[in-house]
Amino acid sequence: MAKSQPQVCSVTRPARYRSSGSFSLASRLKRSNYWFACAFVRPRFMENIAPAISSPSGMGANQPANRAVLDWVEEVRSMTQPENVFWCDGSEAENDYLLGEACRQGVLISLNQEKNPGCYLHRSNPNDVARVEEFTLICAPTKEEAGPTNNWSEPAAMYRKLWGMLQGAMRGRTMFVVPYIMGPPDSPLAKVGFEITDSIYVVLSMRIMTRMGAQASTRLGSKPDAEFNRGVHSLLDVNPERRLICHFPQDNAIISVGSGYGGNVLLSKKCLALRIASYLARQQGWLAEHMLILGVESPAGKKHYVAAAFPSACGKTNFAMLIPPPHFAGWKITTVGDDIAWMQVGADGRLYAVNPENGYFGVVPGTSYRSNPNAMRSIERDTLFTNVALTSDGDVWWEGKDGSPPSAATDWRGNPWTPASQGKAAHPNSRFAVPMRNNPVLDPEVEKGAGVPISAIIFGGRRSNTMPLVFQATGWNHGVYVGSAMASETTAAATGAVGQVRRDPMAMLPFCGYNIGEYFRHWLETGPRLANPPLIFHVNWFRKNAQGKFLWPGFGDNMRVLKWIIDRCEGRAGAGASPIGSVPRPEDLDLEGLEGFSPEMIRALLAIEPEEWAQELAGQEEFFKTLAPYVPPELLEQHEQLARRLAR
Ligand code: GTP
Ligand code: SPV
Ligand code: MN
Repeated sequence: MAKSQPQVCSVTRPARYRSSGSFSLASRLKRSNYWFACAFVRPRFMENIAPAISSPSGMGANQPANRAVLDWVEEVRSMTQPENVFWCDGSEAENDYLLGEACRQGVLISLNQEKNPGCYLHRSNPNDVARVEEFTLICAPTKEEAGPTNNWSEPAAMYRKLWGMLQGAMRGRTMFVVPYIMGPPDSPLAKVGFEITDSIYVVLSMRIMTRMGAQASTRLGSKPDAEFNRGVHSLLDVNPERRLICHFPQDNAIISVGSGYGGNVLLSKKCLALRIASYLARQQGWLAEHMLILGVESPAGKKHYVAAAFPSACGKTNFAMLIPPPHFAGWKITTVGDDIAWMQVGADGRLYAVNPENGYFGVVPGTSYRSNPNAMRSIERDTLFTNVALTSDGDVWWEGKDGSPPSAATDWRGNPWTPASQGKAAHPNSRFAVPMRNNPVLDPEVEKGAGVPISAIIFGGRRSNTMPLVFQATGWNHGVYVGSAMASETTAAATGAVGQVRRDPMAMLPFCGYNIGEYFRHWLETGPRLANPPLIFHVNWFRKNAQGKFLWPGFGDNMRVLKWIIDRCEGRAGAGASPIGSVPRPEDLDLEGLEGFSPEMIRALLAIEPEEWAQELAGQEEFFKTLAPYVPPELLEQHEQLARRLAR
């Protein structure tokens, strides 16, 4: 690991973490007035950390029947020494109660309930605003099993360290036990998890993002050997020096400490549904991928599903709920998932996908009725916002929202903000968490356990040059190679530099829970099992001109690219052959109704520039070298063939 070793946690916490005195005025106000009270009475900072709640009788008492769960919770309880344990049942009454408590404690601000019914704002600690890849570890028995792309620790040593950090870590707090199901309950891939957490924000978010509550305990049943994921999360003191996100794939266990944010702590999401699930998928012969799933229906009623892997903050949520431009009247896009796909080979030799999640944890900045109306409609209610700006009338604001900025607001840190301020009002990685049922274009098959059949797989990255708007791989192995070598400019979704091109195979670099070479091998082996494999494509919405402006309008207009992809699946659309694969000629794309768009622009978008591809080849080669000796020879062979085609 790059940084100094985290120290063992001290059990005494600064007094301010335990006191609730500063919230006393707010607590005297009725819930409907919280947004008002919060805006004026609350301290500027919001602590993630809040003292124990004492729930009314009957609340928080949903102990499951499973002895293994009870024993494990007791083990964690005696280690972390919380003031009390709250067993979640996922009910409406429980949610109402916890929302009230979270507001009273200052963990949430209730927004203007007339404008934003059921909506709340949370501000994370400013040191804790994104995933921390450098402190995310795969604790497999050997370093080789974690592979060259993952941070690794020997499991026993890491357990010892984490247990040390967790010793007494929940003193004075409530320990919540959150049962949840990932996947449609009747999917053979569905998984039960339990997350233990001392963050009420995590509980409220998990209720949105997963199928949370008693149904999970019921599904698990009372058999002592029934399989479930064990997740332990503690905020500790939200100190970046003591932040670790650790996965134990062989134990189906996750321990996350020191963070209160997003993918670090909603253990169902990146930790279980990608890192642990990808490991299980390799063993069990299915795929767990960082992919959206969308349905596209033609005016004639013919429907296809596609899955697309773009790295974090590279357009999955937007693509998954796009509204086609007026010229495509009668075409309908529906969302199955916006971030994660679990896929298996069906009896008919097609690939079938389910969305394991129950909600969307989406990037807020840039979201508007112009760019993504379906997301805007989704977040009109029942939404938990994190790190956006707050207006004086209890509304939310962010860069790129419709309308002009408010003349004065409170920024994501809780400081006064005006349009003249230096910093941004909303953090670039500010997020909404919203139940998927709010999506006006939710696909009717979203609960179908068997999943939806995938016609096309799309890989894509954020590349200002080199990569054309779209191209098609020549076959499965070439497609796997395209995915394995893909790259993207880094974004604010993870800590670290933004805008740097890095290789991110299948958008899984931060999420593959085992050796990436094995993962490539698994993809290669899946191809021959598919009598009817999806076609594989690569897209780039982010190519720029010499002035640094995006060449492609993106968003709804991505329908034009999707239409070409669907037509290719149906054997209709034309394409030109190129060294990198099949690239549409300008006349193969339906660009009618695109305003302010010139023939030079589409030529620039589709161009394959020899100097850029020479660099690209070198970049891929350098990356594959860092993965040696694990890259399957089939992929190296694909690379060589590409080099030969480009040299001709
Ligand atoms: P994660 O939730 O981090 O996995 O992100 P995501 O892949 O779902 O990305 P999302 O759709 O939230 O988009 C991220 C950012 O890219 C937002 O600021 C969007 O406004 C912007 N974006 C999305 N699609 C397009 C597009 O087609 N063109 C351009 N220029 N920007 C886009
Ligand atoms: C991503 O970073 O890919 C996300 C957001 O989807 S988080 O849940 O924070 O990982
Ligand atoms: Mn994501």
